[in-house]
Amino acid sequence: MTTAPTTTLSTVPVVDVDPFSHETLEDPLPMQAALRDAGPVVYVPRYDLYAVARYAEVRAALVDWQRFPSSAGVGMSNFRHETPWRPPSLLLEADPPHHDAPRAVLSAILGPRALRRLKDRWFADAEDLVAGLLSGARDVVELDGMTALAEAFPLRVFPDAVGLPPEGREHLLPYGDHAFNAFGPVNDLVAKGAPRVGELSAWVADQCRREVLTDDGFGAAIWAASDRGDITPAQAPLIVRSLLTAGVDTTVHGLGAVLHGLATHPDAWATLRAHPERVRVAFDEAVRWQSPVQTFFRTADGGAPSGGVPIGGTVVPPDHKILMFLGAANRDPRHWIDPDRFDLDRDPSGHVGYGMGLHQCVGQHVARLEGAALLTALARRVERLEPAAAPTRHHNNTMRAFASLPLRLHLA
Ligand code: HEM
Ligand code: OVM
Repeated sequence: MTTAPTTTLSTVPVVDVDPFSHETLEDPLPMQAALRDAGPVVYVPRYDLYAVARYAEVRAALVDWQRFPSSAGVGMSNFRHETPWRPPSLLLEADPPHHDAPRAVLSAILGPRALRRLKDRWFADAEDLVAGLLSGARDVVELDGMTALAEAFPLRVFPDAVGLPPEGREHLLPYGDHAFNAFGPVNDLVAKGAPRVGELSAWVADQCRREVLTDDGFGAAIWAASDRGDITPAQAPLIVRSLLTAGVDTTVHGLGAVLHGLATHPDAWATLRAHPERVRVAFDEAVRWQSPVQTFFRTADGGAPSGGVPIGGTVVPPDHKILMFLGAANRDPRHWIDPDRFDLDRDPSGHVGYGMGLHQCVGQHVARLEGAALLTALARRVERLEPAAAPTRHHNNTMRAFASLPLRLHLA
């Protein structure tokens, strides 16, 4: 095995892969296994970056925000040297102390206590969506699980919960798709989104204004926090923007993941039918198993006195990017028993599909509530769920996503 030329004090395995090629995005699992097996830290020459794919090192990097900060960006681009494609997120792309106030505000607005207000409505909305899809059918319905369920449900409940007006909501998915592509290299996926960035960003920025938002949603609650002085009025629109960027595509592909898992594991569907209270474990296990958000980067602290940041027996040079493979960590056999198995009997807690530490997904309770609502409605009405054809993948530099998920639903 050759070693990287750029480190001192250590040797690091070189793995010549492209994590962002179409071939890898179609099926990332072989590359992930190769990265895990090559060593605790590897060097990827194509992009001059360090990478971690084992559970222990991914988790260690995620929780060490001092030595692996986010403020230089959590994509491939280093904000210290390159201009970001949009003003940085006040949450995702910020370190303490700047991160603290926006995080505290969103945690309260999206926390389990605050969401209790939405629970009954979202469960009723899910029942209604499912009833509409099944109406008229006697015993079997075939549909595309992505459009009819995984996209339809979040688009039905989330924009209303934020307080968006009805017009223009079709911009949400393309904007999120581009934002997640933009964490990767400037490849064809980014080029594909580029022509619409101006239009989409302008629409999103417009929706973050106080006047546009209803007075009873997450958006209004963010503006109310600025009235109280918890954040500044200048911060409010960018925090609303975080919801519009991170809050839709993620749950769409999380729901796609759980529908795929359940359709391909009839035993798991039978378990849910018998024990509908296990819908939350099912959704969490799907987030581990598919990891809708596959990767994020960090940047080695430029000011570290050691002249670099030690991790996994090597040293990441200061100011260098390190790529964390969340999806690979979530299937690391060093940590999980039978990791490739979608298994409702395992305890998926501790997975890094929502990250870990300071930046761990602040919207995870929203995602779980959407998952619980939709799965509960389906489990009540559907006796058997099966694939009607092979699913197709949607390629994105950061997300593990489906383009289509043909399903056959046998009514109870
Ligand atoms: C952060 C995944 C749903 C808003 C994160 C991070 C991950 C993630 C991995 C950590 C980023 C890092 O460490 O750099 C997911 C997945 C979801 C989901 C898999 C669905 C299954 C949502 C939803 C919202 C949301 C529904 C909004 C309502 C955010 C925000 C952050 C974040 C604002 C930044 C938090 C911070 O930096 O403190 N998410 N997310 N996410 N997520 Fe989610
Ligand atoms: C943000 C954000 C947070 C998490 C993920 C994400 C596009 C964006 O705060 O804008 O992906």
